[in-house]
Amino acid sequence: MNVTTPEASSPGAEAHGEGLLDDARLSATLRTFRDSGMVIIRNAYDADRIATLRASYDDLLAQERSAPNGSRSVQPTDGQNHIQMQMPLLPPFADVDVVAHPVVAQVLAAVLGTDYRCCLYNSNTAFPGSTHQQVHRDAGPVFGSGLGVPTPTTGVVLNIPLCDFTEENGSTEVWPGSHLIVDHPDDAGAELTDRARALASARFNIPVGAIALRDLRLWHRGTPNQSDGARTMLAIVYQRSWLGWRSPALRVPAKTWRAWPSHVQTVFAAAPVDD
Ligand SMILES: O=C(O)CCC(=O)C(=O)O
Repeated sequence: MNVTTPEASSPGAEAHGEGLLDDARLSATLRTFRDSGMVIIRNAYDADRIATLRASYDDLLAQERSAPNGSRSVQPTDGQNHIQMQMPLLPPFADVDVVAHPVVAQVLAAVLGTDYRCCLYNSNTAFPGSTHQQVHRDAGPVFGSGLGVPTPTTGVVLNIPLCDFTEENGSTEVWPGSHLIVDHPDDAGAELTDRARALASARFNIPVGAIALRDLRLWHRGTPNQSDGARTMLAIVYQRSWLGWRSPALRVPAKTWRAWPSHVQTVFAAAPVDD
């Protein structure tokens, strides 16, 4: 089966500007998310907005990489020439339309319950020459394999691409439906990269302005960037409030906290506020 377009796994939704999804679109979006484990929302941002984020991201990454004692926020992943960077809750990364986009908030409330919390603010950059990552899940089933059946979604990552995502520059590869796989005891110890060879995958090749929401259990990996530019996305993780985990790096500067409206403060209620 050849499933290489995002539409194949995520025929999904369209968001325009600040408008909310109407009932029919919200329901189609949620169905796609439940069925495939992810959904693409197009036109969530305009190109100028993404260009601003990209310029700030590139500056920050350059600063971090040239820090005299090395950067604590930038780490290599298992792919070569591929890194993750923990993001600071500062403008423009902490702007309300980034951390609490109204359409994303609409979908998250329906998937995770209205009291969901942000627990991690990360990003991924595949530099030219990057290689495949191992196929992985960002989180396993909440009850391990003991329960034997999948649970509803408990965690979601929002990916905001800061450039067009293409076959050439290493768009993320996903295994639609794999969020519902509960490992059989016979598979304990089997690598997902080996298991995934037998299953159909899709790449999310999406233009600037589109975003992806993905169940943390969905099998996925970064792929080789054969272009001459860095392929970058923000990755903001939200979870059900009762899970209680948060990245120690997620801290809110007081200035950011004061600038946020109360509904955004609620989303970040699990993170300490720094003076
Ligand atoms: O960069 C990508 O396309 C995927 C990154 C990723 O899945 C990870 O590092 O956990």
